[in-house]
Amino acid sequence: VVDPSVYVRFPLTSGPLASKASLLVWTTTPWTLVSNVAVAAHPEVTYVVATDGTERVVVAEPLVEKALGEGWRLTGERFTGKEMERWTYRRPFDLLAVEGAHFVVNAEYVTTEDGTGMVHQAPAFGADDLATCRAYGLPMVNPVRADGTFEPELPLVGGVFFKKADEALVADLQARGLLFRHVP
Ligand code: VAL
Repeated sequence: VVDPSVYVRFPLTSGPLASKASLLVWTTTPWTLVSNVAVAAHPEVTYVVATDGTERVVVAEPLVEKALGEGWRLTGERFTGKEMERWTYRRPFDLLAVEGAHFVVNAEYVTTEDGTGMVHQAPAFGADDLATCRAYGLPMVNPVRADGTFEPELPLVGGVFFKKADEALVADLQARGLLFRHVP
């Protein structure tokens, strides 16, 4: 099984781009998006706003072409990761109760090698994510039980083996207009 590659819109809800732009986040593990608590940006990287005429997305400057392809132009707005710290966004899935989370954090391990230069944080499923989220006092969310299935009461993925959940979750992101790009 090859991991899918998905680019997901995380609409901003505070800061100068609130209701005007989405963070673009890349992941190969859509099933971890249920457990998202933050998005990490590198404090010294410059992030730019790009538009195709219908929407605006935030991407690390060195990754604009790779992440977006053709048909996009820059609006001229630029922010460092440091300036974006604490901006809030609407999380991709509302399946779990999570308080005091869902904002941009800064992390030195974020690179501009691939993806969008912003890393979705699921502290239960990545050591770097765990260290970063702990530093911000973010909660650890883990809806996957020891047998690898999601807690049975969850909508959409309840009882499903974690890796099998990708398909339904990606379809749901698509249906809600949050899926930017999907390479199955
Ligand atoms: N941060 C990783 C990702 O973006 C995992 C560990 C959640 O897919």
